[in-house]
Amino acid sequence: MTNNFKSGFVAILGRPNVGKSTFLNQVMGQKIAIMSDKPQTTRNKIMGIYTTPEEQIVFIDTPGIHKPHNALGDFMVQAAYSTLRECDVVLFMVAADEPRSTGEDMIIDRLKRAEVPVILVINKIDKVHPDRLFEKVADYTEQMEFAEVVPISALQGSNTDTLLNILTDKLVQGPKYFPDDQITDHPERFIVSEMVREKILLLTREEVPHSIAVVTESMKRDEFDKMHIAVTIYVERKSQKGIILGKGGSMIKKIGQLARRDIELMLGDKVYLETWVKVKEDWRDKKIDLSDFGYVK
Ligand code: GDP
Ligand code: K
Ligand code: MG
Repeated sequence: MTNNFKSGFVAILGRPNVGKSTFLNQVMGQKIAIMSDKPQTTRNKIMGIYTTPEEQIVFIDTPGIHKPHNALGDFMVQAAYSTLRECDVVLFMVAADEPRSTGEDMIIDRLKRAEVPVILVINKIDKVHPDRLFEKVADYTEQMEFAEVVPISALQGSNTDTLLNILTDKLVQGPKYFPDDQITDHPERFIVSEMVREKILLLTREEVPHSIAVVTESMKRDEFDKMHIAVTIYVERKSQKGIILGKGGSMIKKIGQLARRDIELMLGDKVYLETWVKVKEDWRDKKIDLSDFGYVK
C-alpha cells in the first residue's frame, strides 16, 4: 500500500449545454449522467468517482448555471454553486464554438471569489478552426486569472487525458473516499429514472422535456430472472400526457424500448420495463413535489 495516494473533489461548472455531462461520461467510460442537446438536462449534482491505484478524483457534474424562472431552476443553480464549497479544484467549462455571453460573465464574477484553483476548459474544439482558439483563450484570460487553460473535445475524447494529468498534478495526498468499485453517489434507481428522462428529452420538444419528472417505483427480479422495473413519468398538463403516450401508445413504446437498452447495459441484466404516466400540475413550482422527485438540498 502506497502512502502517497492522492485524492480530491473536482466541480464541473458552466452554462447549460457546454458539455459538462459528456465530459464526465467520457472520463468514466460509461454513462453516469444523461446528456442531450437541451438545456437543463442535468438537474442534480452527480458524482463520477474515478479511481486508479495512485489516485481518486471525484468529479461533480452540475446543472448548467442560468437565470432561474421557477423553483426547480432555483434548486438547480443553487446545487451548482454549492459545489464551490465542496471541491478542491473547479473546471469552468465553456464551448469553443460560442461567444462569451452574459451567462458566462455571471459565472466568472462568482469564480473570481473562489478559494480553489479554477481551470478554464474550452470544450467542443472539434467544432472550430484552431486559429479561433487563440482568440477564445485571450478573451477569457482577460476576464480573470485561471490556474490552467485546457482545450478539449469531450465528445471525441481529445486532450481529456491532458486534463486528467493536470488535475493529478493539482491534487494533494488524501484518503480514498469511496471503495474502488463505486462509480457514483446515486443509487441505480436514480440512474434508471434519468435514462428514461433522457429518452423523453431526445424524443420530445419545447416545454415537454422540461415538464417531466421520472420516479422509479420498484426494481425486483421476476420469475423469469429479469429485472422488473416500474417507473412513473410525471407531466404538468393533460395535453403533455397525450404527447408522452403518442398515437396508439407509439411514443411511450419508443421511450421504453430505448431506455430499456441503456438500463440493460448499465445493469448487465435483462430488463422488463413498465411505464406509467401521471399528471401533476405545475410540479416545478411546488416545493412539496420537488422534494418528492428528489430535487431537495
Ligand atoms: P451539459 O448541459 O453541459 O451537461 O451538456 P451535455 O453534456 O448534455 O451536452 C450538450 C450537447 O453538446 C450534446 O448534444 C452533446 O452531444 C454536445 N457536446 C458535448 N461535448 C461536445 C464536444 O466536445 N463536441 C461536440 N461537437 N459536441 C459536444
Ligand atoms: K444538455
Ligand atoms: Mg449536464
